[in-house]
Amino acid sequence: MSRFIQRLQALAVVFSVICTIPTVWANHHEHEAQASQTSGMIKGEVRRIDAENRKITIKHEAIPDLDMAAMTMTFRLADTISIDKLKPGDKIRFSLGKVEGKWVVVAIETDSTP
Ligand SMILES: [Cu+2]
Repeated sequence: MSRFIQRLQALAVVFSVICTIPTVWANHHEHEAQASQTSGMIKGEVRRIDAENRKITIKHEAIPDLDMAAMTMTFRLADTISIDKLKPGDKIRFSLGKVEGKWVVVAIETDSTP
């Protein structure tokens, strides 16, 4: 009888694993599909502005949404973003959105907190 119960338990484990795998897989893909915009504002500092080509180089903190460590990199600016008042050295907060498969700056504001 106990052997029968052991087999039942083993079956239950096998079934729970089989049932869990597709769920995890589905959630993972759903997450990737939905990640078209970063959550919250990312802190950074303006390093360089290329107004002609609408690009900005930012020294940014880690971006968990993108699995990205802190680094300095160049982003393209969304058409809606105005950078007239920005200059190198400015502390900023920004967010990124996916436009045509690439991450671009979709929001930017100067950070008044030191
Ligand atoms: Cu980066």
